[in-house]
Amino acid sequence: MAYVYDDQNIFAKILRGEIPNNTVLETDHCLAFRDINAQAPEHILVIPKGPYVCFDHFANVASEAEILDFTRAIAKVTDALKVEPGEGASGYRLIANSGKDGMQEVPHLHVHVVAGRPLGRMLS
Ligand code: DGP
Repeated sequence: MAYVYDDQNIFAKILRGEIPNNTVLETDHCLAFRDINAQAPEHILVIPKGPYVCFDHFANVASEAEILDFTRAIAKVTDALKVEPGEGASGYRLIANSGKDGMQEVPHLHVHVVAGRPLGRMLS
């Protein structure tokens, strides 16, 4: 599978500092920021800094350091939001829309971290 990355996508512009964002967390390889169109009280996007179109692109091509950092960055966000399931906390949902049927709008890998209200069934 050949992946073609469009460096004019909106998240590439955010990473280059051309468009402002509401940053929640930054790591060596990732940025987490609030979704401009929040679907819940907490709605954070976690993106790798590298040019990856979607999850499988990242998983197939990224370095182990990037993959570890991305996974841990998501956990740091759920920790910051205090939503890990367990002792009184409410939980969250991760979503990584990919490609046409996944209705991915921005062609730079992002994981949505959504929390802060009951989220209903996964698909309707
Ligand atoms: P997806 O449909 O999974 O590709 O989600 C793309 C998300 O990106 C969508 O929830 C809205 C968000 N988004 C689009 N443009 C911007 C932007 O300029 N800033 C921020 N913070 N979020 C954006």
